[in-house]
Amino acid sequence: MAEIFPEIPQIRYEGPGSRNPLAFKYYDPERIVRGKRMAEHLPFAMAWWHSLCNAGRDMFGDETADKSFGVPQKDMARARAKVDAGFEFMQKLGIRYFCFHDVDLVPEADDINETNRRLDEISDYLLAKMEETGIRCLWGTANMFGNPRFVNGAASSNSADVFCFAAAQVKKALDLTVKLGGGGYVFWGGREGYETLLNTDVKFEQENIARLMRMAVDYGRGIGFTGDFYIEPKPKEPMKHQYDYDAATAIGFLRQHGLEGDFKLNIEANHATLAGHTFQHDLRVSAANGMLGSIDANQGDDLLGWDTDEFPFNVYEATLCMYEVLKAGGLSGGFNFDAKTRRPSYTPEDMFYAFILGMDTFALGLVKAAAILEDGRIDSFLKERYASYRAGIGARIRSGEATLDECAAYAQRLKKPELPGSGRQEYLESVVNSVLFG
Ligand code: XLS
Ligand code: CA
Ligand code: CA
Repeated sequence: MAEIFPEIPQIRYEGPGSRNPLAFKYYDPERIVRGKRMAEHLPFAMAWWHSLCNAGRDMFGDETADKSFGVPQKDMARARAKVDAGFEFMQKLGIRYFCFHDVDLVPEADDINETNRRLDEISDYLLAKMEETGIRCLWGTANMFGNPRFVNGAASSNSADVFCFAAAQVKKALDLTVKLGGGGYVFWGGREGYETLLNTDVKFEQENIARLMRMAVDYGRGIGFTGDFYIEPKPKEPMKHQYDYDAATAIGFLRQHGLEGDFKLNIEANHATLAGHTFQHDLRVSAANGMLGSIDANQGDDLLGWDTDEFPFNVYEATLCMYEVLKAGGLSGGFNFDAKTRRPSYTPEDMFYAFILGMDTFALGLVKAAAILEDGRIDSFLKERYASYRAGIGARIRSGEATLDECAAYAQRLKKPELPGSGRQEYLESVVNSVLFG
């Protein structure tokens, strides 16, 4: 088969001194970091939608990139060309996973039966490519936000017919995920939210979202899906308010509806920042609750209040992300580049440069996070900060033995506590800088 990117060679590691734009400077898959190969620490995935479908259209202008891959019409021949392009792309970058929405794979037909037939056809083609290359599916999902029927949401729609269409898409996307051996299944609540409370029954809508998730778990487990279901929190966009606002909200929702045993979270950097948090914050909250599953690796723009899905270049942020991941003992999922090149970067080379940037950024983040752990100053400071809970009244509070009376009596004997000790934020930030920059 003729190559789709003939001018692009296999991308290899050449080291930090390299000036070759088509080489990795930091991502060295074989390098051992904390006892594990870099490639194992960083299971990178290509997002089908941004990489193979998105051609740069925005609210003000048309497509700038050519994502036709030699097939002008948007038909099944194009769908197969996307598979060919995607696999060549992943192989050239050494990416071992991909993520997909149902309708990224094929053009959606007017009749869901025909869409499903097309999905069967393309997934046979995909499966053959996967067997040939060893590339695997990280997670699958259903697009329940693009089609006009989802204008009022999917599971949270006011229409029971629309709820059933959402259910049908989830069922088919789960079938595909299992067929392709996917490790996870994502629910991103694209339009599961509201524009105005004047027309919205929030309680009922949230219950219906949980009902669809429960149906999906029951069905998925029944067809042999043993992986994790994920909620991907996002506070807004496209809806004014989305129910899965952030990690803490999604965790509370899962627990409220008894779904926490089957679900974890897929944390996207740009969604955490839209929620007014740092990326690290949502990772920490997920990990603290045993629910850190997978990551959508991208970044937003501090100056823009919307979801820009940029390829990550911020090493500081990637370091703090990898610090959380290492402390959590790794991910059960992976690092999906839910990211797109900027509209003016419209050539195939730009796509390769973008992935090289993202992969190098996380490789550097991994190395620097490991160095922070080995340095030890931050962790030992953190441990010492809570030392008062290791003995005496602190130990009794911690074990749950202390009563309110006992704590109050202790305070009365003390008369006045000392200040609790400096937070030393500036010192700790300088430790991070010294590890990052030597
Ligand atoms: C959009 C979301 C979406 C999910 C999958 O903002 O990030 O791409 O990852 O539906
Ligand atoms: Ca996003
Ligand atoms: Ca995402």
